[in-house]
Amino acid sequence: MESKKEFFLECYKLGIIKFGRFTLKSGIESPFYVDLRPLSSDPKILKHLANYLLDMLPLDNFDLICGVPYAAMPMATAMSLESYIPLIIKRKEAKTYGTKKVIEGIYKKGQNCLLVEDVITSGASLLETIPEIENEGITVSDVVVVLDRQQGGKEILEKKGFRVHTLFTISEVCKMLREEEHLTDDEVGRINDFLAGNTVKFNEEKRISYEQKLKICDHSVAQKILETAIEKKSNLIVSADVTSTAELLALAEKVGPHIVALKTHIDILLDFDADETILPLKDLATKYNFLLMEDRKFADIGNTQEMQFAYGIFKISQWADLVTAQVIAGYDSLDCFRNVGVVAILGMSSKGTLTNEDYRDEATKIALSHPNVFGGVCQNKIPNELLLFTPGINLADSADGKGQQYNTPEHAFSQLETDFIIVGRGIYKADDAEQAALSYKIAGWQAYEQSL
Ligand code: S5P
Repeated sequence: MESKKEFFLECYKLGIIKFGRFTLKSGIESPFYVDLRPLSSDPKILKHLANYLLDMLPLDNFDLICGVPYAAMPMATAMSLESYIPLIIKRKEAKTYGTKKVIEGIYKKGQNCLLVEDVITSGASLLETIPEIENEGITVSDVVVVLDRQQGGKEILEKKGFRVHTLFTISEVCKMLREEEHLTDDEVGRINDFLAGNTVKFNEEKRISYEQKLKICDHSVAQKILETAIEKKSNLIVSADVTSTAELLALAEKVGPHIVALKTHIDILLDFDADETILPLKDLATKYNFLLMEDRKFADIGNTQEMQFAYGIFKISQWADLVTAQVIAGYDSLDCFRNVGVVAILGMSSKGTLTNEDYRDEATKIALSHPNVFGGVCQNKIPNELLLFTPGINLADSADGKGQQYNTPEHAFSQLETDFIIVGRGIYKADDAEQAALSYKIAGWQAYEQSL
């Protein structure tokens, strides 16, 4: 291959950079304009470009390759052909068709994907694309970029932990063009002045703390669970999906000191008895200062839910501090949950769930407006006014073979800004449930603190 400079000059001939005065999408006037799409129309250049990009990378790290739509898609395709790393396609328009797949192609959860971008400026479009890919269970650790406009994007991504490999920087390009007398000293000076004044600073919005949430979430149960979290330095909820009272109480005794709430599916107990099950459970909740969360996922009309909540053998209204409820039956169906806090099911963790973006948006509107609701269960970010509860957390597994999909506490806090992690089998199936609860508590708290 020719030298990098010779290669760049070949590219330059295709008209990929123009100098003058250009008004950018943001309204800012820029002394140069970059458009790398012409490179894809010259097969020889595209092939060389692919090899230059591949040469910079630790190729063994990648199972997949994906171009940010549209400009980088042919580049990613060419890199795939040259390296035999399989290509996947990211849809740009997925947002408007909620149920359509975001990623097309053949991939498996847990694979690592190299992301290809033509030009990086502020990094905003990459920061939008990466979570969409990671939502499919694919990891992104490295991004390769043809041209860095040196306006802060690379640094922002690196601060977030991504490796960013760039083939050319705009300063390097100007230097080569100056050497070849395509640019004058004056022009180079103007470009440098522009770059000095137009760098996006690393000013990321941080998640808000439990203390700040106390000020905006006024439901009494929200206040109680936030205060408990601060006091116990824990955001862990253990899902006690066991089938006997003895197991339930033994688990509560072991994990009690480390949790903010114990989540029950009370109807899976084989030997439920109000006196034998609930009274000692309430004593443990008082002794270790945790709340009782009944994961009933009510999903009926108001009148039926009212009875399911207060009557039958479980009499949930008499002992639960908080309950989960679907919002599928509409706003009024939630009126019956008067003396508890409701955590609305906004999105589910299981494969193939019907809780797509449109559903989540509508469900979130109900959750935000209903006074009995203080939180949501979801695998996506939700508004700050609601507390977010995230199940599907496991440090070891990525699936359970029955449709459950798992993430780590780190993912839940950094990507979803969750407030509480819910762990079931990761703890009650562990050899030492107490030790496991402690490990999840520490991992959850560290992930929370790191996201602040
Ligand atoms: O979307 C959801 C909502 C809930 S509440 N996905 C879930 O897994 N859950 C519950 O969280 C589920 O009913 C179970 O009690 C717990 C997850 O258990 P694990 O053993 O998979 O950690």
